[in-house]
Amino acid sequence: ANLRIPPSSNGVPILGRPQIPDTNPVAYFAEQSEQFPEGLFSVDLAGQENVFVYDPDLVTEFCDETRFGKPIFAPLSHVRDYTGAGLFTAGDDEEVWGMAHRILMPAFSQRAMKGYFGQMLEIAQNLVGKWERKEGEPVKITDDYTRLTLDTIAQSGFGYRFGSFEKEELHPFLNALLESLIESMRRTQELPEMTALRVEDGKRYHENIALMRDLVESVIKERREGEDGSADDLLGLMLEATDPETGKPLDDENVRDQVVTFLIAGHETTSGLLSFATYSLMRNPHVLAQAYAEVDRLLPGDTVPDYDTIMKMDVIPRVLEETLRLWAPIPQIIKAPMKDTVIGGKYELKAGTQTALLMGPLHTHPKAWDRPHEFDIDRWLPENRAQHHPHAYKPFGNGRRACIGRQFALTEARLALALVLQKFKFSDTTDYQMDVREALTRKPGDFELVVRRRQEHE
Ligand code: MNH
Repeated sequence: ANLRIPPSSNGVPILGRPQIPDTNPVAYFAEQSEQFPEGLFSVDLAGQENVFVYDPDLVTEFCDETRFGKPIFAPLSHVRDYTGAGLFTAGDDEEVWGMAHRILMPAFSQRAMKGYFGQMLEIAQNLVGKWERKEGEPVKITDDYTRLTLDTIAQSGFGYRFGSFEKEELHPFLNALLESLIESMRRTQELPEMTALRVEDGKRYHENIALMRDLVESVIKERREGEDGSADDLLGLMLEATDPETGKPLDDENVRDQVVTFLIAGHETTSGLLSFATYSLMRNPHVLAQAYAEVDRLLPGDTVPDYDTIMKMDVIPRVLEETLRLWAPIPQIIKAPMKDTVIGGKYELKAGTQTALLMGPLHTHPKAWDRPHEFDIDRWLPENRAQHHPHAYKPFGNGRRACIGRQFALTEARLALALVLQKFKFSDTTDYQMDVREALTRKPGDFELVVRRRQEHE
């Protein structure tokens, strides 16, 4: 029989001394959550208490920004080695977070999305062009969505062309990023003395960081020296706008850190979303049929989508929302209490306790979701949406530290999925079994499908 694990002195149940795997640690903690119907548990990691929480009512408390903030612990403190005080890795009370947030907000309004649409379309058409040339062949779905999202953020945010669809290999920036993320995660799992002993890895890490920063510095230089030095994209705003509150502009180092941040945060997650959405459609043929019907109604024949068509969609947005529920690309976000506190009326948490909100267990919690593991896009019909628990769905995080790029991601993902479904059918000739790979975000590993052009009335 299963021995009940006793609670720690603060009342939080403890997981004991876990053997945390090297790969997919968040998936491991999500699995362990099944042992704790209390909705939270704690783990001692190298002498540090780490809490994991997923009960929707407890999560509701963590979403109260008067009590909880976003701390910058490992791995984010390591990611800062390349993203510095960019929006994603700045502390709540660093002045530059507020400055950059205020300066950049206008670039993420719904109106601004209309401005990016032409560039989003051009890159999505590059993806379609590549797949048309691959007729009947297997394509690496996740890699091509990564090309799409990286080129889209670089082009619409910074006027920079990666040209990823013109090359067989992924851009070196992506490999440098992947290796850096792996190294950051590894540093999270070991003592600094161990990191110091891995001299070669450390050298490689610094080379990778230099590669990313050099690329970004050349993008900034190009803009400063170029014709349209005053474009109203992200880079234009960062180079020219001053913060309405402090009256100050961002300094050069912070602009560089923001560009690195956006190149990373602006592509990793959206490519994961598109990959998981494609996977989910393959697994749910009745939903796929609804998606095809919507595309054929709104985009008959070779109609080129415009911004208004994308905004009229109903099925595809619900596919994306349900995908974000079951396969949130960011599998956890971290919060910490600002003062000693009590949650759920009985669990004591010390100020600063690192607490992970686990998206998987939260998004499938039986208190909030019927048939939690079923992919059901009708959950997102307006009448059903109104019944949802208010804090059981956090794919974009919470409060003022929530995702600034949400509308950007959803506009880009709607458009890409619509174009892909307008042109292609897929077959899963290898019977793909989901193989999640976690770095800072998660994506399906080695996901291949055979693509074919759709014929009329098919
Ligand atoms: Mn995004 C923060 C998820 C697309 C830029 N993003 C977050 C957070 C989540 C998140 C969760 C909060 C993290 C935390 O609390 O530590 N983001 C997503 C998902 C997608 C996504 C699931 C796509 C799907 N994000 C994008 C895109 C951009 C972007 C696209 C840029 C164009 N995100 C950010 C930035 C932050 C962020 C910048 C940090 C915001 C802040 O703290 O001020």
